[in-house]
Amino acid sequence: MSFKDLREFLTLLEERGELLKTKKPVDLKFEISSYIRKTSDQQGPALLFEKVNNSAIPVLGGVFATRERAFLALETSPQDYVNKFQNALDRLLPPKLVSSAPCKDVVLTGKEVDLGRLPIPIFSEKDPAPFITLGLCISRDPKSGGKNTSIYRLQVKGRNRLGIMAQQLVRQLIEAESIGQGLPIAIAIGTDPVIPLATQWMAPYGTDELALAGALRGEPVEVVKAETVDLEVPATAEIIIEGTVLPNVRDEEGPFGEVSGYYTPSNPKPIIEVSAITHRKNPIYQAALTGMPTTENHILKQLPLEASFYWELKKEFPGVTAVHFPAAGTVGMTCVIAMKQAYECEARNVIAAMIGTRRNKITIVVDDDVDIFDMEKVWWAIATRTQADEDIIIFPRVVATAMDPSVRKLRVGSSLGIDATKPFGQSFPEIVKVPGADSVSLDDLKND
Ligand SMILES: Cc1cc2nc3c(=O)[nH]c(=O)nc-3n(C[C@H](O)[C@H](O)[C@H](O)COP(=O)(O)O)c2cc1C
Ligand SMILES: [Mn+2]
Repeated sequence: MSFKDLREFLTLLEERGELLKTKKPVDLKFEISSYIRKTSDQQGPALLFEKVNNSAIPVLGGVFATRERAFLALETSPQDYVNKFQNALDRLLPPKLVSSAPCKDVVLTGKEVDLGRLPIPIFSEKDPAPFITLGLCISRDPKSGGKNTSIYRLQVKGRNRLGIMAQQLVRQLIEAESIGQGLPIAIAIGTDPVIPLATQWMAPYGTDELALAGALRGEPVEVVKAETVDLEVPATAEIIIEGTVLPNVRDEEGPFGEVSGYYTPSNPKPIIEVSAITHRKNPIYQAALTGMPTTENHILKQLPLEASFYWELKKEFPGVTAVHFPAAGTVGMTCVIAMKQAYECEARNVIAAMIGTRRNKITIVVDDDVDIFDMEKVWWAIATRTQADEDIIIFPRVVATAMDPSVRKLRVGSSLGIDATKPFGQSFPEIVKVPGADSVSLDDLKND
């Protein structure tokens, strides 16, 4: 059964002890982000700050700070999430239009529009302003009509102005600018938790991520017409911001503490002029921390990316059994792959395929007996199954991810492959095992 809205998901988290509600007054500047940082580092609960200084609206953070909560959101398990994504892709479910919606309980337009009413935190030391970090940005290609929904950070630049740092949306904006127009945009904050996860799919340009969300939920996402732009927005979202990305306007955005764990410098980016804010009665503002791994930014990216690469690799290399983008690799700079090689050197072909994708910098391939979600075990495999002279591949001068601060020349880097599989077809020492260790629990020893 799918979650109707964020609130239903919070109820589940609370029942499971995965939500900490607090009445301690907190500041928007650094204090909320400090606590999200803490719970992220401790794999702690999601946090609902009910009393935020200078705001009537509570702030939620850290919802996706653990993989377990992302699995709960997707109603899936570590064993099944890759299948869940693949099945959903096979039967995309477009959103369903409804005529009235809770996200319209309160409608603010014109002079009433003021981003200062929303409790938008300042996260990291060098961030110059508050940033909306979990805003689902909905827009449409002005020529093809193809829709896009994605998470792009938004820097508050005034009562009704936001800077935006965006990928596919910028392609749409360039299309709009070519016909002398701006790009209408709607930003949904605080939705059913499947939607933010669906936006992280590496969807081809023109794919509607809300249709993937529908398929993942097993029920279409209900949408309602926005007030001031010709777009449809998730009906049960807590808050909607509507506006237009202005044509041919760019203004400094950033610096910002990024998913790489470093600040990215400021540079000119598009600007949104906000035309309406609508929200539910007693809305909840949802924030997400980005920065040094692990944060919810990493977790949100991780599951869809792992599922995408799993199925891509599987087409060519059926022996692949698991794919992991560890948070320590910023989710996009290190990929660990488990496989059963069918041929000698096949792991090297997998490394070559990964170098070809531009989405990754370091590829580690291990045998299928290694738990790749435990980096201790991955390091053990590298230590005991790799010889540097034969098993390391360095591929010079390829496109680097934009987030890599170690490149000597912007966007040009090198790629590293580590083949940590056992020598193919040869005998290798047996792994030490303690019979029964997998089936006992320390609880068995408690005397009561
Ligand atoms: C919390 C969070 C914040 C993100 N912020 C940005 C951002 O500011 N700019 C950006 O281009 N991508 C950002 N991303 C990554 C994109 O949402 C992601 O790559 C998405 O799949 C891109 O969708 P698109 O291909 O439709 O542009 C963020 C992801 C998360 C989870
Ligand atoms: Mn997209």
